[in-house]
Amino acid sequence: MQEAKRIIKKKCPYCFRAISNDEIGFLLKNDGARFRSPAMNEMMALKTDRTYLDFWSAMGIPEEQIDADRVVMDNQTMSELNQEFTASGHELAKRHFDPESCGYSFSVREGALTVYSNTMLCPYCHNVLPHHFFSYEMLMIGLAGSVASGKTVYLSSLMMREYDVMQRENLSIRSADGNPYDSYKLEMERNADRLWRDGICPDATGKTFRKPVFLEAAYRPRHETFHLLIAIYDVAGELIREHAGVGRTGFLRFMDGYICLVDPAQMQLEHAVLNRQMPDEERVLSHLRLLPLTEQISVQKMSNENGCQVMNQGEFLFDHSVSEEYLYERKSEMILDAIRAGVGESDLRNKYMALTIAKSDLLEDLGEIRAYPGSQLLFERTRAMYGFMNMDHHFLRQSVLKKIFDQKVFRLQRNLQDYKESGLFAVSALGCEVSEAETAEGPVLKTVSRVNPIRVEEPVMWMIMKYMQERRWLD
Ligand SMILES: Nc1nc2c(ncn2[C@@H]2O[C@H](COP(=O)(O)OP(=O)(O)O)[C@@H](O)[C@H]2O)c(=O)[nH]1
Ligand SMILES: [Mg+2]
Ligand SMILES: [Zn+2]
Repeated sequence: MQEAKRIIKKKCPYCFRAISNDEIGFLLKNDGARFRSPAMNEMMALKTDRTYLDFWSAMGIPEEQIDADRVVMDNQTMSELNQEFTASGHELAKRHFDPESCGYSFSVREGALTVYSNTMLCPYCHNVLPHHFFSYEMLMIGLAGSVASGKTVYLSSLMMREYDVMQRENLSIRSADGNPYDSYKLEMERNADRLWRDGICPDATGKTFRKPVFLEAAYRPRHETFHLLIAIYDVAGELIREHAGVGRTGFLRFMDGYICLVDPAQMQLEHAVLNRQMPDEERVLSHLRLLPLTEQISVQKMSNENGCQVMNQGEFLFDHSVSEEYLYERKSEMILDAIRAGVGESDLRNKYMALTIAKSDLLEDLGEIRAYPGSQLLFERTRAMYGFMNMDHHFLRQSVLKKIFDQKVFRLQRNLQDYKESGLFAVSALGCEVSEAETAEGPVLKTVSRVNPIRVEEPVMWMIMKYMQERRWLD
């Protein structure tokens, strides 16, 4: 097999350092095989991967929660190993480039046993790189929103039935995760499965940096096929605000675009909660914590049943299960301001922004939204079969959403004018409301009917389309 001689540099999707194809490492799987050579047994033994541990602990994960017992093959280990192998007349460990496969692979043989891996690692942070990392360009998307705005449910909904909502006649999407056994990837797939089968929402996630979800897109406009990797990051709003632009949230600047989720609870709807003055920031920061289930439920209660408000503002404010911190998070411009601060005013012109009303099912029967001419377009569920989305309807929706944003959320002009491109969306990951249900593992939030998303994929599709347009792939 031939080693590719060309040096390619790419940005690591975790630590964002430039890495080249001649310095990548590999993750090996210890399957318990015993070798004759002591050097081989030593190589295959699980060891604490300090580099990996340090990376995630700097990201705020407690050390005991990081599974850092791994078998890592980096350039240094490989050359040490090969020195021993040369001395003992053993066949050498090699790195291969296989253009037909997913990138680089590593192998070493002893007798009938072969150790093989195509799970590539960043040499600086030891995180697993996606398939085809050195072959395809990567679009990095930050999925941003305040606590409980629906980010985790959004991702799970996209992932249902292997990205079913994103498949088109001329576009196919699949997972590009480099490690089929990655525990976070498996957890996300389980979440998507439970959501699809039983309508059960995933548990609330903490406010730490999480691994991105990697997808591979193959687009066939005519006879050609274009490939693209997509990394979607779950960007907790509190994380950006607390550390805007520094350390853990530095990654925000590297994104190509943002999908910013606005929860209907953040909108100024007639009987809604938000006209209340925000509590002072210092006090809020010192009390900030994750929303308990009861608070999530009380937000759901504010939504409308058959067009009439279940709970009015007065009642809501006397409901002490809703904390002040939560109300603070509800301020809808907070996330956009935090992105602006983290990315830097002047760099916004290189970024896409998909400003997206999430949980649009909560608005579906609401008179004050229904009163906007063309609002039925917001709740359309038909999925495009060809191309990215129905562009005619997309353009029509822009003008309806612009009015709704200006009147019910905030003045758009000030918030969006500095981006390279922006688009307005209204989606629902579930397509219906949720209620509390009991399971063997305790209480869960479960959809009241079958999950039936409302064009949940559109913000991602739009960004893929913009990215490809910019590269003139769509001409
Ligand atoms: N009605 C409705 N509720 C949703 C939808 N998506 C999320 N939710 C609710 O919002 C809660 C918080 O969502 P989650 O994704 O955990 O928020 P995150 O903190 O931004 O990750 C969920 O438990 C659901 O109850 C939706 O599309 N429609
Ligand atoms: Mg979450
Ligand atoms: Zn890295």
